[in-house]
Amino acid sequence: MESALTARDRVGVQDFVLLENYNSEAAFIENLRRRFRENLIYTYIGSVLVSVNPYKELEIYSKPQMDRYRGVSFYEISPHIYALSDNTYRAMRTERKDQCILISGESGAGKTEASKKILLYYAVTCPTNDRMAALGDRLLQSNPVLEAFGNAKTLRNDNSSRFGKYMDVQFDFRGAPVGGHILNYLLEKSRVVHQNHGERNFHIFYQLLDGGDDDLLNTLNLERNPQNYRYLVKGNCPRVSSISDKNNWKVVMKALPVIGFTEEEKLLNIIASVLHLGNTQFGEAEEGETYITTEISNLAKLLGVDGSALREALTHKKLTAKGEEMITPLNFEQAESARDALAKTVYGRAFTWLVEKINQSLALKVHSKGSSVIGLLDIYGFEVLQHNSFEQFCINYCNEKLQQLFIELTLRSEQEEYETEGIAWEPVQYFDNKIICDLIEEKHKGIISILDEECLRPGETCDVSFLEKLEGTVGGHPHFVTHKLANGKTRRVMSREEFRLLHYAGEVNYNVTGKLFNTFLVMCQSDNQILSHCFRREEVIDQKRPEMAATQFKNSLMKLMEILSSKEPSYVRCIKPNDAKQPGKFDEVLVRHQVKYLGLMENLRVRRAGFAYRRRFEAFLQRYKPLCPETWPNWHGRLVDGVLTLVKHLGYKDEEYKLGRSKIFIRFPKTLFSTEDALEAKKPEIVIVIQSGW
Ligand code: AOV
Ligand code: MG
Repeated sequence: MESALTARDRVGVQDFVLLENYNSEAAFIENLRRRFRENLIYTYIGSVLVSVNPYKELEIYSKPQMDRYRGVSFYEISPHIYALSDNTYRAMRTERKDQCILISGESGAGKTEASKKILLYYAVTCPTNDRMAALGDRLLQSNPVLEAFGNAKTLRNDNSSRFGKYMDVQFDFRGAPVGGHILNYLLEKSRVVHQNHGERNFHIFYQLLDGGDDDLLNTLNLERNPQNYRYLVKGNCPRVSSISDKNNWKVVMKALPVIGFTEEEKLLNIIASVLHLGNTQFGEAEEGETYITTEISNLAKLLGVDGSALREALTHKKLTAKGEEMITPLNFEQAESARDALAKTVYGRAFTWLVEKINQSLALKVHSKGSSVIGLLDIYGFEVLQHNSFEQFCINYCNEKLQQLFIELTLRSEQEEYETEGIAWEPVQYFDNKIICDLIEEKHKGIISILDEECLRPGETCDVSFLEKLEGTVGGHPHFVTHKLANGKTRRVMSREEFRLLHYAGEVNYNVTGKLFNTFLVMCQSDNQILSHCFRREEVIDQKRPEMAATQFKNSLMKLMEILSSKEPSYVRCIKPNDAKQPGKFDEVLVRHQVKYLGLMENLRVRRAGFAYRRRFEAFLQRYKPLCPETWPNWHGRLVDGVLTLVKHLGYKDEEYKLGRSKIFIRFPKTLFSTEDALEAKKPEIVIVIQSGW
């Protein structure tokens, strides 16, 4: 049998705290690389799970694998997303405390896949509640639907989430899943009308064109070739080799009835109407007025609105001044913007409606006493594009907030653990990204406040004057840069229309040009029930100052942070091994960058600052009791005395360990290594659980 040491050389350590050279970033990355080469994509830092995207299917997600992880302690078998899922579930059950699993990492790192694996684990392994037998199914089936409408092919990820998702799974007192609820965050609506080169619109459009049968396409007046639709050709990438739109269409159509969906036809009308909107063209009359040159009756029919009202709405705007309504024509450019704005709004609201619908289907039907919750957070990862707009700003701000939460909670929980166990501790220095969060969100002087003020000024553009205002307010901030240099000269590499933020994860230039539009009124009259539900008259009549998109987003993030802080968190930190989406390729520079900004080294140092390893008395005793005649086969006294007897017998020196109230803390990894080695050596004599992955 291979000795523990050689195995360790080959596959590294399964918990970074066991790294001899824990201060060395090179050793950290080497450990990741070794494990990655052996298809061991998971490694712990204490209770944090680090996951490296393998970009290939691994045989580690089967039902027998799930069974291996049920009820097993974190460190007894090789690290796995199932171990984390199972531990979270058990913590919820035994401690009766709501839990959440926070999954972070950059675009394409594997967050969404991780969240699906967790959900599948619960759907398969948890007991079922007879009355809610189909809930697991509904939870699982909601995914392909949401992904069809909310995910798209980007340069970084063929199935990139273009919305943030927080999902609560509710369990009854017996631990059966009985309900669910999804909160969605800011869909990247600009994608509906524009895609960068090599990217696509949302999957559903291609699925419909590829998978819908001839009759359906006829009814919707659509042609099969995506190249015929202006909203689908911008990225020049109608097909993606890793995706079968046809099959996915079937999956979505099958999933819709499972999640209680009956409005399929209305939803498809909306999808088709967006494509037709994209093909709506304008001409300019001599007087500068704009008219529609393409057929519009079909579009109006699909949207369920009156054709002439739609025509009017796309070519004119209504202003209310001193109680009087004035209708003024739009010029060509404005009309195009109004059309695109309408397409984005229609799609965005239909998406929100879809989430509501899924929530109705997942809602807790029978109130069950003593229920508890596991929340799963899967958002869009940090991203830097060629052209970064308001949406990237929100995405990266969201990641910034999550990093903050991670910092606060890992530090806090670590500190609390030492406190509750009565053990002294020394804090470790972190880069605290609060300074960047403040720059973005501070009241009255943060970027969002300034953006809000600018958007409220009369006129439709929100651009260069916003930048000037920003310069005036946050110009000197160490994480904010514009083309202006402190000496009054200009920075040549930056244009006058952008500002740069030095995020925790990297630098991003944001472009501030963009127009705000409102083609609202006509949609309130739609007889498509989904649309009339999405566009409510009250919104127009209500004279309240509208909440601006950025503030709305900020507020929804604050609520999210509250929700997460009220729960016991677990973390999955996802790492993307290469930019080519290829299996087996480990790009060290790329990985190092992520290790750095995810704060994994600091995380490890905090974990190691005091004691490298900790284990509950019963788990420690259970595992190592064969090594001491007094504790083998069973110890009958107090647990703490058993542990003490065991470690004395093993020759632990006083400085090597401490006994807390319920756990033993071991200072150096080598102490544990030698104990593990002793156990290994004893293996032929005793039957023990085989430790794999070391
Ligand atoms: P993301 O959620 O982190 O990016 P995904 O979870 O969509 O990234 O992963 C991207 C792709 O990597 C998937 O489509 C799979 O092909 C592959 N992949 C990820 N994890 C695994 C795994 N455990 N096993 C096999 N393949 C995997 V974004 O949503 O873009 O931020 O916004
Ligand atoms: Mg994702």
